[in-house]
Amino acid sequence: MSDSFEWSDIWYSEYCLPGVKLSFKVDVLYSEQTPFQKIVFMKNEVFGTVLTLDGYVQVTERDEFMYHEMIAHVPMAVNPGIKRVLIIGGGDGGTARETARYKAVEKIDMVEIDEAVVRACEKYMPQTAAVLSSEPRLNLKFEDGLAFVKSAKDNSYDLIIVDSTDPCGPGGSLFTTDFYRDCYRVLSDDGILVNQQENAFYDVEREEMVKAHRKIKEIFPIAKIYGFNIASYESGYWYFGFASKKYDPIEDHRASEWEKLGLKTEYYNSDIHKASFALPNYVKEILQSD
Ligand code: AG3
Repeated sequence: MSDSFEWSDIWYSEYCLPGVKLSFKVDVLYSEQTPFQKIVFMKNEVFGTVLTLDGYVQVTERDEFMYHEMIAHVPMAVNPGIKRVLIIGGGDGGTARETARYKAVEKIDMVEIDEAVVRACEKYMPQTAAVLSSEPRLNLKFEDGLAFVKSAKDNSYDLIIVDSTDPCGPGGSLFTTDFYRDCYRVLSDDGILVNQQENAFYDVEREEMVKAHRKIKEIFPIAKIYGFNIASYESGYWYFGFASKKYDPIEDHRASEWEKLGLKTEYYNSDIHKASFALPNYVKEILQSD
């Protein structure tokens, strides 16, 4: 018997569909039921620290760069002059960390519904959360995102990033027409909305993705979808929505201007920017047929 033999294992599984699950061998570090959701931190030998909310992987130390670089740098490379950023959700801090890398950004308002997520991430996921206590341009509020945009002034942000959980959790209201309409109103004339928009492979998420796209398309003149690889999420590939009043993410992509900023990135680059908007045929078809 080898020295590494263990008589028992603890495996965390995320159910994609009844017949498929994604599993990680883990040690549980922390768990808490908040009024909004169940927070669990685990350690896995490949992915490092893993955060799940209500049983769905949100962040892992190993691959969070893929998600956070793609959610932040795509809109910033379309308009590197963005000054006023609103992040809805994003309690782990990864999205705030990436947007804070731009000197042109003057303020980042972040509205997270669950303070417990921020506090736990500060302790267990400092890689993403350290920025939340050190960034002077960041203004952190613990409020409901839908209510916040409803009462926000017209034309008060250049970029809104919706870094939400899945629509079945406390983030459900962030997938509604009502919410998207307020985002449109609150954005400047050249404003951009980027939102977490699920995967296209498994039925339930695919339906949510198509529904969200249909709603956003009715409100914003430009509404696209872009994808990226992320190893710890079900299906390994995920999508964000890009919507704008003015800018097309490809035609108005300011690649050389972005490159001059000299930001070091692990996933994002100007080729990836363009490529991420190229959709496989089965995804094009489901988006066109709606
Ligand atoms: N937000 C959740 C993305 C969707 C996860 N869903 C899933 N694994 N089924 C991630 C927050 C990162 N800042």
